Amino acid sequence: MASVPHTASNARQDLYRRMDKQNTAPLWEVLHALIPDEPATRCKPYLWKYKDVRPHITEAGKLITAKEAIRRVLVLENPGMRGESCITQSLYAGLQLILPGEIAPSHRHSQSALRFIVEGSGAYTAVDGERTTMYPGDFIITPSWTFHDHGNPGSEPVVWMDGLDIRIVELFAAQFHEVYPEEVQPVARSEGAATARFGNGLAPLGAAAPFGKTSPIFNYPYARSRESLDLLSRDQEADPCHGWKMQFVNPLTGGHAMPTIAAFIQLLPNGFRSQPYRATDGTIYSVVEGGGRVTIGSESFEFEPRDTLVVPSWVPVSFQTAGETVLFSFSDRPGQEAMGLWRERRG
Ligand code: GTQ
Repeated sequence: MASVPHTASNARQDLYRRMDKQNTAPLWEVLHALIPDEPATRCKPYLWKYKDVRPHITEAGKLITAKEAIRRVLVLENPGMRGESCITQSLYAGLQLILPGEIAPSHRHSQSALRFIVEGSGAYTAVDGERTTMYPGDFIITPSWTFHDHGNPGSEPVVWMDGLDIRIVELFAAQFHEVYPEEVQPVARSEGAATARFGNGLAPLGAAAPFGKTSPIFNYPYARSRESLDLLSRDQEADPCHGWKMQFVNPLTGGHAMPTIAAFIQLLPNGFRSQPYRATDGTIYSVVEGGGRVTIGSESFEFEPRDTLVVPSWVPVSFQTAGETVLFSFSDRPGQEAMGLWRERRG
């Protein structure tokens, strides 16, 4: 543009001003930013150390009840997108605390949620009339538009990571929210009913998918995920990028457990140095076991259990472990796959 003669430049600026008055604008001024050569995002690599954020969660627990807060959550805000309540451009994540004796009142919304239990046991989440007790490492789903509430009849504080597709639903302006008429929804089925019906390699004859496009199983317990990783690792070589990595599936379809969010669990051996890997799905990790150092693009972070980290779209990630390491992760991959957008690159 430097070679544009002064008069032509003035004429253009004049045209732009007249265009502007009619709510129009010249594409050629913004084309490259609109159609970049490679993924462009304000999402930055980051790691939240649990030991640094935990004291704020504890203090919030003294200053506001779960009932008053509706959801007492420390939002994990990406440093490149402060104030936007998101951890990647498409996903929200937070750390939710529920203290013994508390309840978080029942509501439902179009946004799908996942919970990954970080600390403590004995709290439950209720989905559509069924409660499930939560233990560290469990992956729990709240399908879109199902009433859900949380409670802690146990004796210890329970903290989990929430992951929601808030920005995806907002992009489509398809958000609905409704409060349940009572704080706690009635229990309609036995604990474990969903797993008994759909999680044992069985399904009731002629059963419709109770949650539509979302898995009919809403608790994937850590004991079972960990066993799968352990047995997989005995019989198969570690993948150079992923170690032993599995995705949580909907048993009725074999596809992702949620329509908008993919969830994964992976095991990395002690002393492993993973090959750099990138994909178009910006990914959030929660460290379950082990530790080490992660390199995300040009940044590097030490990690230990309960830490949360974020890898932006198309930024290479590599893990170096000190101890056998288990990582849970989630991303917006299902939507990208459905639209034919998802790409990955090794090395
Ligand atoms: O537990 O329903 O972190 O509605 C944000 C919004 C949790 C929940 C969040 C929510 C919830």
